[in-house]
Amino acid sequence: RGGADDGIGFGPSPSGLPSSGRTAEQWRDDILDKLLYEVGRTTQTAAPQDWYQATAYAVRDQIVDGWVGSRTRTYDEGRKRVYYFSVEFLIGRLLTDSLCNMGATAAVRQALNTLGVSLDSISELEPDAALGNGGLGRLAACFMESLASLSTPAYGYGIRYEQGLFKQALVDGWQRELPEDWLSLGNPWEFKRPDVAYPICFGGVVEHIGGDGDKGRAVWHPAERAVAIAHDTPVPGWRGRHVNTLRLWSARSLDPMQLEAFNRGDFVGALADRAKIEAISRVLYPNDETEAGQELRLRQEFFFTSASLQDLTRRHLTQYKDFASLPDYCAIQLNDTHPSIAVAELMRLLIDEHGMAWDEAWSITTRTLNYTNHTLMPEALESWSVELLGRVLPRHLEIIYQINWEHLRRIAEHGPTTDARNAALSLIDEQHGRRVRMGHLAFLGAHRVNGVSALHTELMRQTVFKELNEVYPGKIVNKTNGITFRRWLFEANPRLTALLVETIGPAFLDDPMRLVEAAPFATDPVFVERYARCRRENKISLGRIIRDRCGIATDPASLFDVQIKRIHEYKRQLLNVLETVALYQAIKDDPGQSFAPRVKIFAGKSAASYVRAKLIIKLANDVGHRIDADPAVRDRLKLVFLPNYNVSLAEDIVPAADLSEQISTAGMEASGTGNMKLGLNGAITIGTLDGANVEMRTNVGEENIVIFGLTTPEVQAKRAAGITGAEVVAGSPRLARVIEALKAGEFSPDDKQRFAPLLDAILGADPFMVCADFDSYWEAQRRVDALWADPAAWWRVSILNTAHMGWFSSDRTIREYCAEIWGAPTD
Ligand code: HBZ
Repeated sequence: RGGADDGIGFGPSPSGLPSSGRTAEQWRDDILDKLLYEVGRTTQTAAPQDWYQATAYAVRDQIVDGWVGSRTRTYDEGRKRVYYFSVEFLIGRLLTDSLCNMGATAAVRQALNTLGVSLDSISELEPDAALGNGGLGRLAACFMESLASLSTPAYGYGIRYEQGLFKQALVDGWQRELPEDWLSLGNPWEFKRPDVAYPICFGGVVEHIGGDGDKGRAVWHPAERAVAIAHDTPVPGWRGRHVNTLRLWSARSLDPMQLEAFNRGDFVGALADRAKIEAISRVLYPNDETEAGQELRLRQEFFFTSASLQDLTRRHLTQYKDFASLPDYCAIQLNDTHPSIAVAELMRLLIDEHGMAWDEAWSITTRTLNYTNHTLMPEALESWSVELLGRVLPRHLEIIYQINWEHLRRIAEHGPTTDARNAALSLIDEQHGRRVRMGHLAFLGAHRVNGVSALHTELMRQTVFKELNEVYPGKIVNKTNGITFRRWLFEANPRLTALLVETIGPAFLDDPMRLVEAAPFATDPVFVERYARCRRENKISLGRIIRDRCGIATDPASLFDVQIKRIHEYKRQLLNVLETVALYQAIKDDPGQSFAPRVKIFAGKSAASYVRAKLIIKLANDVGHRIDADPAVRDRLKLVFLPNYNVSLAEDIVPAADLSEQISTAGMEASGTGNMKLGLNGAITIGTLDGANVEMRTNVGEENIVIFGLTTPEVQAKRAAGITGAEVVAGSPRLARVIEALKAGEFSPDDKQRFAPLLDAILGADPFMVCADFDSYWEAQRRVDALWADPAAWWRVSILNTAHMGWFSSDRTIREYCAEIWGAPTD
């Protein structure tokens, strides 16, 4: 596929230069130069991988010029910097992204063509940088791109994992995890900075000299020292005007080998210590939405947080000479609680390392830090046992106790309180064996705390942060998520992008709200025909991928019904599979019924340890195989499970989707961002009133989205009433038949009991309301069928989804953060 500037009105840049300002001939020279002097190959000996490397180096050179310029401007003009702390950045590939943003796709494609090389095929050789699990990590990557596009000075800070998220293989329908060695062939985008290195300490004891409080001094005598080494990747924004930095840290032991131990002859012991430290940046924790809880995870969190704080405070001191102005020139965003130890670490740096008094340090800390919450699910709320935290970070535990003491004292001063209220407000959870609540710590240390959709933010105020919100009213604000349209429309869907440019002009490329100008064309037969043709071609491309990876042929005339996201019970892939079984049975019962011909497309990874999610993957695969083997339904219904879902695969699926499944239990999906990607590309959403779906309904209009199911208050009421799934099934003949078939082992003749754990869960308390929402979901799917049967109506709704998705650009989100949280400049 081609990029958005492939001859489609990229137009002159403000400087008057054509697109990237470089001709195909210049690119050709650059690439040949890199091939020889960086890669060490000639045109005769170069393999496709070498061409990829040479092209990446040539593109990087162009980015670097803008990078230096952006840094200089930030410094010279004293612009405020934003620091985005995130333990995950789910980046994907960078070559096509950089080319698109630099406006160089067409010229580079042409340059490579003259060398007999295809840009598309070498782009495919780039491994995904999969340094994240799902939505949270991908949001960080979209935000980095938008920050650069808005010319906001920003650094992303995270960990340079040697192993990203595991590769998912499907073996007989079961998920298998394989290591992801994304760095094995080198990474042409990064600059290693061995000179940018900071000590990171762990363990040991704290000595107090000269009394407690501001009078005395705390000296931490750590037991272990690691070194954090910076690796920088430039992040160019749209049209290459501004370039920011993603700085990822890797862990090295202080001495290549502890000499002392070596001299004692304990060679193996010395190497073991070194391995323990270097393990910190070895691998990404592959859990989403569950608390990791292990010591290594705490070490990872502290490692990158401390390195980043040391780095930015040094930068600030060098430029501004004192700390009092830190909040004026730095805004730090904590992406979830993973970096929330920053609250204690910034206090420690200011007090212990720079001799500041407590109150001033607290004032600076709470005016610099901000915190984004991404989940309210109890099992995902981070907490560390006091024992572990005290062992790994003894000084930080002391500071946390002090913060808690001041916090509870302040509350006591403000009037009467109860033990129950104090327990809810305390940083220490005494119910589960004394644990530090990291969400509470982040809340107290932050200037602003934000949710990621309107509904989620309201639920934060009502549930997890209810008491804190009463004490600090106004601290919680909403910032509904967004996505970068550069990656998710211009790059992923060049066909549709070109059609839109031709129809409404290129202005929407810079101002996404102008997509609304496509709305009047939703009933224009010529436009509709061309829009439908784009979709069809995208579906043919995806069909090839499905055939290659699943061995299943698909018809682009079928409705492509897509659910792509991490596999989780609350996301309810199971509901979708159960509906598929019901549909299968209905078609078999009465072949005369007119259901839309469908291909149900699933993709997503399960946490390696999440047994029920893995069983859902197996069920989807078993149902898919059974249906595929049945000639009676073969052309009417298919279920495919594409293995190894990642950013690149999403870029292939999203432009080919007709229907977008956003069917989480109401109140459980904080926002969702796949919903936005699919909607932008014209998929119609079938969804619950959850997360950002609610705001999508407002933006696209009720008549252009298919909503079903219990609302959040209804879910709460049902839960309180304690109705079991079995009771619901008793009142739903259709669901009862599905359950019967599963119980009878119709989809698992080799192991009839295989899916019993899934059935037990939904027939019991049914915490995710799968049974409770089944009939409503079935009925909503039949509304989808009816819409599909009327192509003019279908395409009108589809086009209106694209037209009304402008508000979900992450540029809008970032503008809101800049104006209302960070006080940082745009443009
Ligand atoms: O963050 C997701 C939410 O589930 C989703 O609704 C939202 O749109 C998105 C962006 O705000 N949360 C995650 O993706 N969470 C994680 O991936 C995660 C990773 C490590 C953890 C916990 C959660 O320890």
